[in-house]
Amino acid sequence: MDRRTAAAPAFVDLHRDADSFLEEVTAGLSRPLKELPPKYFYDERGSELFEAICGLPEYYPTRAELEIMRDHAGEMARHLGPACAVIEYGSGSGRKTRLLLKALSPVAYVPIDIAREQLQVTAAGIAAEFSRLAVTAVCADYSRSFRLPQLAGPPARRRVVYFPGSTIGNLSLPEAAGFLANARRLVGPGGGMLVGVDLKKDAARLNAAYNDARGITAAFNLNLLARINRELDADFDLASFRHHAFYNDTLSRIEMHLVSLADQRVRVGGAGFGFRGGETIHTENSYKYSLDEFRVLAESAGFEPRHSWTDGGRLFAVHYLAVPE
Ligand code: AVI
Repeated sequence: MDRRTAAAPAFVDLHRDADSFLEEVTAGLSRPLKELPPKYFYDERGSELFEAICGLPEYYPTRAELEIMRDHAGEMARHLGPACAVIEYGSGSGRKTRLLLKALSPVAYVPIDIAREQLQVTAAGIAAEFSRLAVTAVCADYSRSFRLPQLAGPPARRRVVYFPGSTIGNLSLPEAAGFLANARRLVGPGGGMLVGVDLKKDAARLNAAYNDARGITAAFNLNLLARINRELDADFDLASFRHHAFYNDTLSRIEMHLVSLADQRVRVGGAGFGFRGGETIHTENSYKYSLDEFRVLAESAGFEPRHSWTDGGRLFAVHYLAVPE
């Protein structure tokens, strides 16, 4: 740890809270095949449950990606070079980020997240630990296109987006391509991206990772209904829905659903929605990519894939993508 006094992180708020939660839930439950957006999993309880998922014996991605960062962060730093600005999409518990920042010694760190409190805590923690680093926390929805504010600290030679955790797998293919193209525009010519992506593997291992024996993933999935009850004046009976997750081999994705256990009617913010017994709400997709499939996707968004690292079990990959000068 650097012993100089840390500067407080700069904070820039670009996010406008909208009534979009109710609108998106109403729209999703009105479709012939009901669905809810997975970004709403992460209220306080949902974030706690997700942290618990990351430590589960069945949920290999977090451990595999940490192994990659422990073993290869030095090599990643050599690819990226000195005086980078690291722009992180999301602000999780930060263990992988710390490994990258230690190896890279960037001039600036810019965590971007829609969850204000979590973002402020993460940014303050990093600023305290890396006191030479200029930290600018930006509250924004990184799934949309936005412009970076003026950053604190000395000018950077290269902007690099860091997007760990295979969160890109929660987007459809066209969404992921659009998302990568936005990231490419944000970092500009000469910039880069380090992105964590879950690899294809046998279905048994994938199914176990999303159907853990302790039922934490089930609780995470059902918490979405609890959140809707609390925040949108709804009356979902949680005991009348069950978690269902399976690997869809044709589409190379885990699908998570909530299955209605009976014919029932649910009220959400003044509107009513009917469910038949066995009908599902599709809550999440988690796409799995081979190394080559992901490289092709990155190329379609204007990146040059430069290097990929995997863990010893070849469960997970971190790709370094560059934008031509
Ligand atoms: C955040 N995301 C990458 C996780 C995943 O594996 O798709 C979310 C998750 N859903 C169930 N378990 C974990």
